[in-house]
Amino acid sequence: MAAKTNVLFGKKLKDATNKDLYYAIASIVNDEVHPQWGETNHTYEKKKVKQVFYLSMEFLVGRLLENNLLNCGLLDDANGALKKIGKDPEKVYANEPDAGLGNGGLGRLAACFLDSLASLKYPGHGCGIRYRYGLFEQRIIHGHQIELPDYWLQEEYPWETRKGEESVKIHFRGSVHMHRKIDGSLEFHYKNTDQVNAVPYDIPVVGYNNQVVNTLRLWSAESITRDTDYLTSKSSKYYHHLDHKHSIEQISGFLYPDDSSYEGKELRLKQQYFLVSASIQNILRHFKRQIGAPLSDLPEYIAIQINDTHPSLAIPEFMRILMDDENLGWDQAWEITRHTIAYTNHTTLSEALEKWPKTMVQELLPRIYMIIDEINERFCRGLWFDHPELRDVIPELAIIADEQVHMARLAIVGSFSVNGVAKIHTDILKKKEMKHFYQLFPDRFNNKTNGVTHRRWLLQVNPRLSTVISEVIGPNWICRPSQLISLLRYSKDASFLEKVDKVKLENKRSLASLIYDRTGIKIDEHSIFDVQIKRLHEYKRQLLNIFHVIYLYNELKDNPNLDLTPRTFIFGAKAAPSYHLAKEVIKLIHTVASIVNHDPDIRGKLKVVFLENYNVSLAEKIIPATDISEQISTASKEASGTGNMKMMMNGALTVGTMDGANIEIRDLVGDQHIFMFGLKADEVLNYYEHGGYTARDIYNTDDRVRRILDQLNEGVFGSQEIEFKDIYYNILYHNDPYFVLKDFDPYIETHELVEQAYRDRSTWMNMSVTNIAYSGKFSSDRTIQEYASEIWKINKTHP
Ligand code: 26W
Repeated sequence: MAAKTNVLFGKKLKDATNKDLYYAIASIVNDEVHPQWGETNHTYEKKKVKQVFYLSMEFLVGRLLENNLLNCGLLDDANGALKKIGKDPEKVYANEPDAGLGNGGLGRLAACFLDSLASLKYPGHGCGIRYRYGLFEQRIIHGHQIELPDYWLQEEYPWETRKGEESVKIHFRGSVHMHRKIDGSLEFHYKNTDQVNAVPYDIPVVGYNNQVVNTLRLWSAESITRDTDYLTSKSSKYYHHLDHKHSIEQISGFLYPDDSSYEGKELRLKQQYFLVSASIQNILRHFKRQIGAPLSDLPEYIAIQINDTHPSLAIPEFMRILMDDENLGWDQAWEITRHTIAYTNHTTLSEALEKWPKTMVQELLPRIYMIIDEINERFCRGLWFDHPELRDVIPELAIIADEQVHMARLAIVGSFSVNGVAKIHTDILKKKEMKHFYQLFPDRFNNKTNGVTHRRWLLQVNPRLSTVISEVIGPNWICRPSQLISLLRYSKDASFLEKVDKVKLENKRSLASLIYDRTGIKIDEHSIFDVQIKRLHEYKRQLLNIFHVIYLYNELKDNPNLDLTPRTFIFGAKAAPSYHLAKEVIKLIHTVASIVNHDPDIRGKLKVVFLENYNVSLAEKIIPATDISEQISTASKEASGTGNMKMMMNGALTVGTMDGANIEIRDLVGDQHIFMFGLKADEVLNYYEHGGYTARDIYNTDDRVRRILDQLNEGVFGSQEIEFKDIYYNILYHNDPYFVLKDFDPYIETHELVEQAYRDRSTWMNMSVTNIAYSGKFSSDRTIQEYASEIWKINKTHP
């Protein structure tokens, strides 16, 4: 380290700042990782192994230094060395900006998958966009969310390497010209296109303790014209030149912050095509150079997974290159494309389904539109002749319908695999959302229940718990998470439970001090830490949670001597900038917090904390300290959830609805080790279809509910300035679309059971350890093994 600080900064170790030390250690890691990276690539090339490319508009990687140190076996050394010179490792690692290149679940899943691919020695790589601005930074001012740009690349990012020589050209707009060749076949040429340079930046993905280093390739948009080119033209085009350059760089300018609500913005479509075209060109170049087999064999060497429909233009782009550049006929190109691409669906929310205006696709991507049109024609013709039973629903299945291009339909038709991300989610796709497609292509549909990397989300973020676990079952669970099940033998062992309990208390103490530093709020480390951290959305029902808080507050006001176990409600959530109602809920949480936290009648029994700017690094601090994991989506709406898994492996107990992966958690741990409540998915879907629920009936009959709603309408707790009429109207006049009132009573009742259970320490700790023991299934190692053997058909590499 001393040598590094000297070489890098000309400083003696004792003079190095925390930031200097961060760069010095990153450089040491790179010295270790880069040769292994070269070796891994060499092995893949030499053995011509089948590789998978994971195409995603989002990779929510967070920080990498501690993770890379851990995976290459240097973490203990680095921590030891820093402590020896009187430095706090945490403060050193905190100098890295979060790579916030994702919105939430979908983006973080992609990051976990990369870790598992490399750690299991699978040849698999990520392809994404190097956004100059990641997800906005959230500030709260007087309870309102304010968004600030996240310029995360301000200073040198030590993990990336620019690969200028591997750039590719992307074409937008222009016109398509057909030309008939002597043999009668058609040739397509493009004229007057706008050209953009896609430049790859590679980030190493370090496997755990195994010498494997895969690649996350992020594409950056650059102008093709050099800054001197415009000088040769007659008129001075200085401004025009800069303007043009700027608009091109905008393609990789920022990440769209809308999670689960689609907006038909042209720039977003440009981003999608940019990612897809660069990645597919790159993949084909790799195939021709390194594999060199006939193109018809391509599916034996390459699999491409598209993360939701966002990269679904990969299908027509692949067709375009195979036909226009490689001169294959339609049928051959289709055969190859259809057997290479696989599609994962992450949501059934209708507002999140991507549909692009036909004219927008036609103008921006004329050749791609022609190909989509042909795919659609052939598909609809096939339906008409081969499936007369589906003739009536052709408009619901057509890829181009009502002047729009329906991306999910394109993705299903053009791929060999369609998967959902939890059992119930896949069932809903098969039975409802995509039922006609399931009828047409039953073999394409399959489930891959999500997982998270337990190496980051347990081993790295909770070293104290990891040590206690390894003391009793040994360290093999780190590579074989299913072995956590051995903990069941200790789930009634008093001395083990006590150790786990002590770790939780220490983690809660650390979080309490973070909360104090950031908010000035003092919380009781012995209180129940009741946590809901996720994007703010009506379907995730943060509103139900805050209604519980208001209910308890009202109870305590009525009866200050109420025997209540102290609770700390912790929230972290970003709202999409244009999502008005979500922002109102943030404001409500802050309003309730300011009243509850300062009311002497409450005598510290309730505290409400909203931690601003929830991101990966903050999650790493909160999750190990969580007692109660709130997973309370309206049943059928949360495709899977992954925070539920992260908290479970850290010993939190779930309060949840029968939705997403909560169901699979329940199936494993059993009803006695989880708190489930509320409407089931089929009940919710039934209400949507046939009506039969009236929110006002509950308002009229349940005094607790009426009191809360009136408090929102009339100004919370009597104050006229702070009122929440929009929330009030949404519930009573839009009939509570997410069933908050309907699930209110069972939710309150469940929390009463939580409180009773918490008082009985040995029962509680037994429940906690049981959850940790069963969490092995929710490692992304299991998920990736399933993708690898059932979809991608790839093998682990043996060096
Ligand atoms: C086009 C705008 C847009 C952007 C993002 C639409 C939809 C999305 C994603 C579907 C949002 C997302 O992150 N979905 C989540 O994916 C996780 C990983 O599979 C699941 O665990 C969550 O349940 C799901 O909401």
